[in-house]
Amino acid sequence: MANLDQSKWFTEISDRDGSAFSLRINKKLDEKQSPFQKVEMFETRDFGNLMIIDGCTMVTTRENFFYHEMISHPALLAHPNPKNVVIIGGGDCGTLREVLKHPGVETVTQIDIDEVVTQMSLKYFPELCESNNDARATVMFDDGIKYMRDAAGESIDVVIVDGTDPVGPGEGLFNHAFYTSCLNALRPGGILVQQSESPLMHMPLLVEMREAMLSVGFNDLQTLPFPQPIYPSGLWSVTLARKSQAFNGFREADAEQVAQQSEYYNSGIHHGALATPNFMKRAFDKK
Ligand code: SPD
Repeated sequence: MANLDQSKWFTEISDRDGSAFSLRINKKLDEKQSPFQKVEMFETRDFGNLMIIDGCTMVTTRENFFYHEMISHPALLAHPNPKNVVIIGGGDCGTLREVLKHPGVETVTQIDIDEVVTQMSLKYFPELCESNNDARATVMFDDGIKYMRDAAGESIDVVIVDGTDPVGPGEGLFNHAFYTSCLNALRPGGILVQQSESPLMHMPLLVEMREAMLSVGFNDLQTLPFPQPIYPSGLWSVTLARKSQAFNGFREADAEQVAQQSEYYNSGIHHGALATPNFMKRAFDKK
């Protein structure tokens, strides 16, 4: 068996999953230790630039569209008329760019705790930051947990939680207290959507998240799986939680408009993602 030459390959070893994933690299571009985490940038041979946070793959030029489109469009299109959107995390600004593709959105406020992530993204993923100066966007660097705790009641239509894994700065985004803050800040019919890890590798966490969302008072849930080639197992998910009412389809005509500017998302993909695979259905039904 060939060993990977560590000067030519970046490898994320996911010990918790018993797996590892490697990308062939040309060179290291940058590295910064922020007060919160270590952010590294590589130029890969085949995937464009690669951002790593605390040893975990976050974004590549070539395939970030799966994640950024799926964390944004299904939630925004399941809401009848989202005007005010908040992104917690999202420092690379890829989610912000997707949200701003929705003409009905009037304000998007992004709160990431770590300015270094955005500085790196501006330099190495300028295409993800191309909408940062949109008049509807506010980019802040602060504690997103506190921001949601202090947010005015019933003032937001969609909260998007685009965080890291539930360790380090991302940990506090996966608990009852945070979900309660989100519930209070959402208007009736509002939607919380959060990256919910790999359904194949991290089902106990996913089940726990769903239970926590329901137990704080969200009315209805959807967990949408999608491919994410660079994350453990290659299968990832987002979970949507709706306040006060059940999900009731999505705006299909508007989904087709968004699809004119997307790489992965369209109304067929949205329908497909709503068809929960059996292994997930069984795990969700067990509780
Ligand atoms: N295992 C990595 C999970 C990271 C999820 N967030 C990625 C940030 C992209 N905006």
